[in-house]
Amino acid sequence: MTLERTLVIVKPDAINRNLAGEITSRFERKGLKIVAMKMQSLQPYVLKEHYAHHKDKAFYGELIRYMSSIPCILMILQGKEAVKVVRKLVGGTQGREAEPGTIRGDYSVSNQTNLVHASDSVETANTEIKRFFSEKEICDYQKMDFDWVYSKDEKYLAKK
Ligand code: 3AN
Repeated sequence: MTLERTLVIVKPDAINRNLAGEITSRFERKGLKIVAMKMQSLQPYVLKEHYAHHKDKAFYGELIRYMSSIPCILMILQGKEAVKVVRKLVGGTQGREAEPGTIRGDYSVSNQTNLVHASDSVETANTEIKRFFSEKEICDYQKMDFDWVYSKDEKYLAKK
């Protein structure tokens, strides 16, 4: 069975609004496995690299300021097609338009303070995980629910 890993950042607005537990709980209840987690103040130089694809946008400066205003909670989630599964749970970028039932759809009314960052592809996830975590911060452990969150076929047949 091929498992993916993806990076999630619970952003300063989520911390300030006491939504960190609710957000983490949604990922857990879905069946994703937390393999790393920490609270950290993100320095502007790291954020500038992380959001480099937005450097020409008008909101770039404010994005860096807001993301470095208070600490974030960073985690790595693991599961089958974890990148896609997590993006779906998070919802679209614009909070006011995000689908109800998603994290942003339920809790954000903003284009910017939209609570969560989640990697948008497997390739990006690999880069972002390396950006924010060292290898020794990632935990390799067996979790009791594994036999129940995936079927036998999904676990033992390649590419299922
Ligand atoms: P996503 O986080 O959904 O992958 P991106 O990568 O387009 O979206 O944007 C990164 C972050 O930049 C968003 N999470 C949001 O905080 C901010 N952002 C995106 N679009 C806007 C916008 N139009 N105005 C202000 N901030 C924005």
